[in-house]
Amino acid sequence: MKRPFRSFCVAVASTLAAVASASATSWIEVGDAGQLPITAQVTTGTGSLLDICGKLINKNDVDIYCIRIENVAQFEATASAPFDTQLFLFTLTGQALSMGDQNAPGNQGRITSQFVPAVGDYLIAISRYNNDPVDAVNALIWNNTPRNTERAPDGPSTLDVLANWNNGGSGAGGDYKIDFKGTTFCPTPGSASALVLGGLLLNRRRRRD
Ligand SMILES: [Ca+2]
Ligand SMILES: [Ca+2]
Ligand SMILES: [Ca+2]
Ligand SMILES: [Ca+2]
Repeated sequence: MKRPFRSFCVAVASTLAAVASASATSWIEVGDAGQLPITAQVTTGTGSLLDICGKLINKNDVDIYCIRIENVAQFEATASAPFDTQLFLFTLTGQALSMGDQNAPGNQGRITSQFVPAVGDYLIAISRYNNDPVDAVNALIWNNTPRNTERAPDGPSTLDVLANWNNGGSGAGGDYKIDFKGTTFCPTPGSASALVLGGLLLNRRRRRD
């Protein structure tokens, strides 16, 4: 199969659209999700968000999505793709929380609840190894190793706030899927992040114009 992950998600979405009473649990990347908090793609829907499907259009593409972690204890995000992925978790303002590179089978990244402070809206980012997040002075937020352990920020950055990516990807891009546990769509009305989300939504509208 040429595009297994995306095809799977598109098939699910089509089936669900045909059954009016069914509630969708997937988000499929619309265009190309941005790579900074202000251009993150907002997942919208009702109920549980079980997976996101998208595509890294080249080795240095990064896709960021807003998700809501509703059940911290159950939370887990696991990437699957025919290439080497990295997953990162940030607050809505880009404060770095956690990353996983090789802690799931097949060179895939996984993030669990261990560095999630509370229920709320967060940003999840996927990149191809070894395209890494840097702060405003281009310092790495996470070290490159150890690769097989989920880690809180441990790099030379003292800010730990996402400002850019180091374009260190290798190989080609491709389709990916991120499977979730403990998550719902974003945003949630009345959340503390309403202002930031307003900015995200406004940005989304502008990009459509
Ligand atoms: Ca993309
Ligand atoms: Ca992107
Ligand atoms: Ca990896
Ligand atoms: Ca890295």
